[in-house]
Amino acid sequence: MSNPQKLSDRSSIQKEIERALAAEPVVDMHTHLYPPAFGTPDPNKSGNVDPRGLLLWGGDELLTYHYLTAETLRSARIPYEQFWAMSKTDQANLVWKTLFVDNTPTSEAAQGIISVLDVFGLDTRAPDLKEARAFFNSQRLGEHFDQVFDIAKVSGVVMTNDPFDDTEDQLWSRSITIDRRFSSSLRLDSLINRSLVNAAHVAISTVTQVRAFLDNWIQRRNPVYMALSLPPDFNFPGEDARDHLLREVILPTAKEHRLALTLMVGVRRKVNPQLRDAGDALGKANVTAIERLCLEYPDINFLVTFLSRENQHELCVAARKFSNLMPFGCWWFLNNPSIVSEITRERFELLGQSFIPQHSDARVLEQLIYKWKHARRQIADALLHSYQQLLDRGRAITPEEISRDVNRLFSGNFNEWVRQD
Ligand code: RAT
Ligand code: ZN
Repeated sequence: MSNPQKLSDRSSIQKEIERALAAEPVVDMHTHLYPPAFGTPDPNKSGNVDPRGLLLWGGDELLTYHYLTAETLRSARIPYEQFWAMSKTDQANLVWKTLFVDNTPTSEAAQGIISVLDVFGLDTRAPDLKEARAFFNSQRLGEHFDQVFDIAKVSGVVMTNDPFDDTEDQLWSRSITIDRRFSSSLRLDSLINRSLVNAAHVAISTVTQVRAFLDNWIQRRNPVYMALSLPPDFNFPGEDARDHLLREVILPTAKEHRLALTLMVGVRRKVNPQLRDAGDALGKANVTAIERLCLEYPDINFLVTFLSRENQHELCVAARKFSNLMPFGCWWFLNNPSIVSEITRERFELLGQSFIPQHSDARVLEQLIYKWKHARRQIADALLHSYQQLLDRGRAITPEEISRDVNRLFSGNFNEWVRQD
């Protein structure tokens, strides 16, 4: 590159970052979204998965997101069972009234709703959901779907696929064409959970049977990685059914199929079961377990995220020691601007650009809009901070370098990690 243009002041760096970020599509490496071919559920059915479909979208789904039901039940203080007995429409009405009318929507999840309404030109101070419902009801799913991906500038999403879920399997078999933007991932929580609850399951289904089942699933569904969420007390090596499954089934399968393994560590499930999907919490976990996995399995690429803020610095240090360890995302309770800002800066300082700054974890289509809008803001600010420091120390950044860095963060690192030819 001869005589590259150097950016020698803050405002031109900032402009260039905004340009690069606006131009760069992101690959969203962990979501709970499904393609339109998987159908949409019955809008009147609340609670468990509806066999008619899995793709959630629109105002009522957005408002009944589990991040928001937890907040609503703190303020509204109605009995849990009363809330769950309500229709989805009534639940959404209560969430709106509680968090957006009777209170000021300062939480990140509530501000997400504001960002979505605002993008579509809807009244963010409306007294009820009439206008928002009319808007979403008037949308044709196919066009709306593309519009959401365009606004969010998302070029690809990875689904979370449970190989033991019959509904999902049926929808998959019925779906002729899966939208090309969707990739699958093989989520193994239910394999582990079945085995922990019923240790006999591991014995009855021999290792060979389970491996054959997974091999078959992988051949049919072509996942980009295998994945598992883990509690704070996860240890490796361990002496339980989980350790057995990891060593005998999951790690050898990842190795054989040259699949990356995604580990999401630190979730305490069902701390308050009455809150249903919103009832999980977190705990500080043990990063040395991940170090040992990376050491023992150098041929496997690990994508790792921790749920506790207290684990973030240790995770960065572990990643400095193991080139087969890729930290990713600011997961769930960490996905708040103040914490995303802190973690992203820390990662730039310890890892350069060798990490994946965020995933959306979207469950409802339009969440892609706000989750990526908010993430892009924090990533832009953290980049500006880093480049300004570089400038102060005597090196100006160029537009080409900014584009290169943003490309790596938004898709390059992930693509490189999951492509193991
Ligand atoms: O963030 C969430 O939506 C959580 O409920 C979980 O789904 C978590 O992301 C997970 O994948 O286990
Ligand atoms: Zn998730």
